[in-house]
Amino acid sequence: ALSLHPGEPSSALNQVSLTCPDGRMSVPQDQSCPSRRTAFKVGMKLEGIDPLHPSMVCVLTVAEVIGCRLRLHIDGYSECYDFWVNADSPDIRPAGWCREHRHKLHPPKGHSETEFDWQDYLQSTGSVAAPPTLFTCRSTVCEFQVGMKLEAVDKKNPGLVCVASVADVINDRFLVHFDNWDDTYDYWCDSSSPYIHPVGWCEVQGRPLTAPQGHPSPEDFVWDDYLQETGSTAAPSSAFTLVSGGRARQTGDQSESSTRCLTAHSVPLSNQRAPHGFQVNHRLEAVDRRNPMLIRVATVTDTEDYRVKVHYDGWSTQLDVWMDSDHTDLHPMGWSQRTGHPLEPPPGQGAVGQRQVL
Ligand code: MLY
Repeated sequence: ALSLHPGEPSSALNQVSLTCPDGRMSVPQDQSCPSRRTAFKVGMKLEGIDPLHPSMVCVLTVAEVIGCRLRLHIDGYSECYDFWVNADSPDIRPAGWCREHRHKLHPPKGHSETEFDWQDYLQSTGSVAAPPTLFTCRSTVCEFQVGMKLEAVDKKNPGLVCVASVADVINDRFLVHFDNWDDTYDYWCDSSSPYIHPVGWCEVQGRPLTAPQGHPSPEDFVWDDYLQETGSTAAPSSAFTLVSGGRARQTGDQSESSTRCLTAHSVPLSNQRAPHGFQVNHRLEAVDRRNPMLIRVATVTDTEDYRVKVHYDGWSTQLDVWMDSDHTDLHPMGWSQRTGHPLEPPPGQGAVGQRQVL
């Protein structure tokens, strides 16, 4: 299976591709089967977001390629910070991207931020830059601008909806930062994220809003005052991709998924996405949270509006993990075979064949 070239016509591949959507209403682009094998090679250099510090774009080297997944090394830092991404990840950009887009680049340890030069660096390290054609293009439309305020769920403390700011914008995605907190809570999302809401959303929903850290009277946080004090503006409601209320979810009707629905107060009812379509007992392939080099046979054992509970087949349910339904570490059945990635069978079983997965 590993030698199969994705896109090559063969009956085995045709069978697999039929199973890719796996009964789901739609497989987000970032989870679907890529149409070609990645041309990233070990040693190529690039720029990309540090997953532990999502506000930093760093100098990276491809350290390992398995199928369509890359292990990336942050130049100048310990291998323990290496991380895995899909080759079509929006988190990676070609060398020179930051300079071209006037974005700050975090240079390799020991290099000065102001003096870092890609040409010199490639020459002195005897390495090559990953060709720009290997990177996926993203839409550049984003109404969110740096500094705009919003209300956002703290994904590390999902019970909290907090005062937040747009800290960075890259193409159609932006960085959510929690006011007066460090960047370890930051996350990148697009306008359709279920975790972001316009200013005033908590009030309309009758939910508590977590004020910025250190706010003098967090219980009496008032947006108008805060916007004035900080000289900032609220992200406009129109920037959020909206569907109307809970109707779309209940009926499964996706026809309104791109419409923007505002109440009389111009505060959206909700900005939920179209339903994800995962159901309990759906089989899938999921990156192992504890050893992200591995992709395992997995089963959906519970669902919420925007998350699924993933069980690694044959492993203790204590290792089950809740993941966003659009997480790029979730793949349809057949994805590994199609992209030339090994698939870990449930312990105690041999190599995974289609029959066993079914
Ligand atoms: N108990 C946690 C809560 C942190 C919440 C941070 N959010 C709002 C960004 C702590 O104090 O670390």
